[in-house]
Amino acid sequence: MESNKRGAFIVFEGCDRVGKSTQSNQLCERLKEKGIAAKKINFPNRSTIIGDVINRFLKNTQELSHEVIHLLFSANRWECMSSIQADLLAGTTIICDRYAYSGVVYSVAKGLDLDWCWAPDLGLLKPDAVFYLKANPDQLASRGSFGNERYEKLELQRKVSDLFDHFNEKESSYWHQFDAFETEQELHSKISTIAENLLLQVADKPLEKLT
Ligand code: FDM
Ligand code: MG
Repeated sequence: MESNKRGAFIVFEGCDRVGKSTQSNQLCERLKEKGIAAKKINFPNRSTIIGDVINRFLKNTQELSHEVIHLLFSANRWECMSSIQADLLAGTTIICDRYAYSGVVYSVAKGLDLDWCWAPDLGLLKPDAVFYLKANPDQLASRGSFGNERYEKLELQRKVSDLFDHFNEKESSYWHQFDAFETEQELHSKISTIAENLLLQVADKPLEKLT
């Protein structure tokens, strides 16, 4: 029989190298092992035409103004919205590595206005939960160097981290903060518990939009 329960929309956020990919992949695998329909996605989605331009920008082979790249990151989310919505309504839980919060935080860290940055993302689907992996960027840097992409620099990561903290406070009703320096296993266990409860809580709720 067709189920009319929807999936949950779960987002992972945080600075570079805090373990978002590891934790989001592990959560997705765990849900699937339990027989729950789940799909892992990430933003930027580098597989689209817009995503390819973003990829070239991040790899430093393409220069774009702060405003233009900001709008492309947002457009990259918009171009995936109908498929995300269809999956959620069909009962598939979406685990998403980065979303509109990364969009705002990295652009504001470069000097753009926060309200201006938020505007293009208004109306996107709102996550049911954001799992924020928090780590002090100076401590992260001491574990080894960042990568070579455009934003992987300590100075910028410090600003990014402060801005994520700001969102975490402001959006505390659905943000959950975790200490990224806990062991992989501890984090996975805490995150899975919250996610599994969430699935039950949202199954009959309508999808919401970012306001
Ligand atoms: N990033 C990511 C942005 O600047 N804006 C966005 O909207 C998104 C989704 O892209 F430095 C930045 C964050 C990061 C870079 O992301 C690539 P991944 O997760 O490291 O691939
Ligand atoms: Mg990265």
